[in-house]
Amino acid sequence: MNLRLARTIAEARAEVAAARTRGLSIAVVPTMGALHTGHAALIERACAESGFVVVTLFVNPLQFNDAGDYSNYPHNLQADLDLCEERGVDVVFAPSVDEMYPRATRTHVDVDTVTEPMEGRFRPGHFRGVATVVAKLFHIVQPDRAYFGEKDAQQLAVIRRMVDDLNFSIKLVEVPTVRETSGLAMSSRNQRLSEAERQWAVALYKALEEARRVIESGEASAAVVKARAAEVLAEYPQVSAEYLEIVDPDDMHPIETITGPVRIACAILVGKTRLIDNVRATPHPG
Ligand code: PAJ
Repeated sequence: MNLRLARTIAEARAEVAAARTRGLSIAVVPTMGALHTGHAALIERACAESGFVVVTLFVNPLQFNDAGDYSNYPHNLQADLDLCEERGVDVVFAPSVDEMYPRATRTHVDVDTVTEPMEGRFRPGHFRGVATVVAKLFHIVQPDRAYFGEKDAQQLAVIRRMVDDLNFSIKLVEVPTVRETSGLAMSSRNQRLSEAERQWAVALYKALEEARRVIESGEASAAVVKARAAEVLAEYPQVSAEYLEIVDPDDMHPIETITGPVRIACAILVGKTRLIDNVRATPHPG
């Protein structure tokens, strides 16, 4: 069947209910639109694994701590619909802000601890907005599976914790980060980079790769690893780092001594554009 566009919660629910009566398993891929190859990887995986796929397109005002970032967020509904149709998506749910928030919400989902470092420190309120909208989308679609990118590892850790703590009966599927050949992770915000900025932005991946290399060659001190990564970033004076942390892959808290698998996460500013990325690293035994 062809792609259908649901603008209201009632339409989305009716689509899912009809799919359920046909015995199909339901997948959701939550997005903010401006879809790129990274989103496409989530969508393709969902289509391969589920009978009925709903992609949500909603730029959620609750999760933007910067009004300029919200008003400048790229939109391209027709291109997004085309990408979804080509991949075999069943329904795109693209509600208006009024549909999702007909009045100021008095109920929020606050996940503590996991939300505190990194993005939580630099974007106050961001994860509260993310967890709240994702909980709403989960209640609207009631999927069996939900697809998220490793690109936003802390977001995924927050949602994983919410799903566990609040007993959502949903399997979360983590999809590896899709990158350009330069290593730059695909992101809707890359559209805002000038040609020169795009070249400088590779500093982010280069620093993460250096940190991974140092960890895998046996360095256990997070301070030493971070200093090496900082040297790479310093080669790109046009870029400023907000944080570069080596964290526990589950609770996302910075660690000092690396004894097992970790995640290295970094946020930079290139001009006015803020970019985040992360990689895993595992020290080799012995
Ligand atoms: P958005 O930034 O549009 O991302 C939607 C999903 O695509 C997220 O799970 C994100 O991790 C994933 N993604 C983005 N770039 C990727 C890449 N290069 N490779 C693999 N996956 C990638 O994240 C959000 O929207 C919002 O916070 C949302 C969860 C929809 C709640 O509003």
